[in-house]
Amino acid sequence: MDLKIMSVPTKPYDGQKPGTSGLRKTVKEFQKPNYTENFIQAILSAVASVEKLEKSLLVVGGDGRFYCEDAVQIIAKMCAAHKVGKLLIGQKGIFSTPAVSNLIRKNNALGGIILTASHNPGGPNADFGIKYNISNGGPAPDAFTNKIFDHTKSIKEYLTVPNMTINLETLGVQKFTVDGVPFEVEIIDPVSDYVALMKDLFDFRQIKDLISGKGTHKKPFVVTFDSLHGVTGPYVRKIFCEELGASKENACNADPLPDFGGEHPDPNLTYAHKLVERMQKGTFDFGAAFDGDGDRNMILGKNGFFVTPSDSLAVIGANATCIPYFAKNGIKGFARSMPTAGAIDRVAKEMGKELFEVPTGWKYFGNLMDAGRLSLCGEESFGTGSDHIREKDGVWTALAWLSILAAHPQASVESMVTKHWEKYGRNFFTRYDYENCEDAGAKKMMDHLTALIHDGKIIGKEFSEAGKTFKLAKIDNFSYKDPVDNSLSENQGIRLLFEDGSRLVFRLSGTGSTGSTIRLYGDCYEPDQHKMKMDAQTILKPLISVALQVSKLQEFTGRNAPTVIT
Ligand code: VG1
Ligand code: CO
Repeated sequence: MDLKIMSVPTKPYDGQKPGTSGLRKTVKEFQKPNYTENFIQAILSAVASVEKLEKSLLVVGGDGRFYCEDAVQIIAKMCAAHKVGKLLIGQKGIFSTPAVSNLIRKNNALGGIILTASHNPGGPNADFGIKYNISNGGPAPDAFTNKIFDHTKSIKEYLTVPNMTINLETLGVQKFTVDGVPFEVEIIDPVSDYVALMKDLFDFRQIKDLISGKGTHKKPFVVTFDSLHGVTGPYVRKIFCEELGASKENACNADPLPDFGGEHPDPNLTYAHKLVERMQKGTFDFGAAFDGDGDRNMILGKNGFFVTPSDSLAVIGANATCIPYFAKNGIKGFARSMPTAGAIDRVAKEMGKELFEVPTGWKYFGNLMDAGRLSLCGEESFGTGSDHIREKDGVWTALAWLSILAAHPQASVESMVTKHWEKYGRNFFTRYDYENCEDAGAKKMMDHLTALIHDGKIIGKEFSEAGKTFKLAKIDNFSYKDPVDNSLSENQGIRLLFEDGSRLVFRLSGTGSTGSTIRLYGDCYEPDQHKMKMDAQTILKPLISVALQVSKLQEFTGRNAPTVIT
């Protein structure tokens, strides 16, 4: 049957501006008439304005949350109408975000459309998201997402093929003819290409020996995982259980659910507390949790020892040669997002490598990787990854840790981290999130801080809290000039830098779906070995008090406590 293309008249929706990582809104919003279609049309128009969309290959899939399959069908119909040649789609519409990034690169695809709101809750009353990744496998850069946004503001029609439906269950190729032009869809196993990639990067034999306790390890190293009912379940079962010999019952919450069981699929001490409690029992040597779409991770050691993402990055960096991929290719450079604590900076310095500080969001790492200047990077928000793909990668991070532990017989997660502190000193870090504040109050607070920058009188001022005095050396709004293409990204977070090296950062989240989320980051560096094992919250309390005093956060927002502390 020759299917027909149809043009459907539509009107712009306000607020379809992609944020830190794509467009994230409530499911209800995406279900409004033409809302999803408008945004997909804007993506396709933006792609067509710079590249040849006709006959191209695109990868499509998401984290399996509620509305994913509906969105895949809409995308398939619209891609067919735009004469895209072929779509690679995960079975049931499922792919982890790192898997999509890999498939785009492996198949030289033009790009991919990822359906996820990442760590945000899912279900009919929760969140959904759509993001476009470019041909290097990474999230589209600002210049491109601005193009998408422009199209959403002037849209008048979208193209679709109303009578086409894809079978998302059956693996294999489905062929269609649309206005005389062939269109193909291939449904693939979401896991297998990713597993092949991991086998290329890591020595699975060595990790298997660690887990089973062979050779120098003497006793089994007991590992457990929590997929928080997100997309990583099948990846965890295949890699850690089937390939590496971890026991099946230690792969927890490994069945992806459209509503993540009603919880936040967010791997941190608050939302992954069940893993923390399991680890605290002392029977496991290693634990890792992953977010809804599989790009974030949290690493825990025996008795629940918590590795901050900033330390995790630094420890992996300092031990990079334990990972075959880095041993073979060398380390080109390191990077972190601006609010991430500077533990990796000390590793870079010692190794004589370049260190880049970029704005929040993985899209800023891509150019540096493509230019061959960056191998390993991370964010404080539980994201770590390397240039094997162009997304952060949760399962990869767990494998990186296990490789390092396998190369250090008898070591524990805790001993690796404490040894690291002994050598480099410790960067204490905390982040306070004030979720879903009223937009007006959050804006007023940021305006107030901006006024302090312009006024400048605050520089040199001393703030005393709990017996500690902090003298302000600098206040600014972080801007970043990409060293590869010279593009400028401004207003990326207000920084207060103190004379003793302590730092405070304020920014508004770009991934929330409603209201404004204020993120307050605090960090300091401590070389004193006696303080290495102190509690981060205790160490940082005076600094956070200064933050609240300077920003007048409570006055502007009415909040007297954060929603989440990480
Ligand atoms: C947050 C994090 C940021 C991360 C982004 C996407 O953004 O702070 O570091 O890159 O989420 O992660 P924001 O703008 O809300 O602070 V994910 O796992 O949602 O793709
Ligand atoms: Co994510």
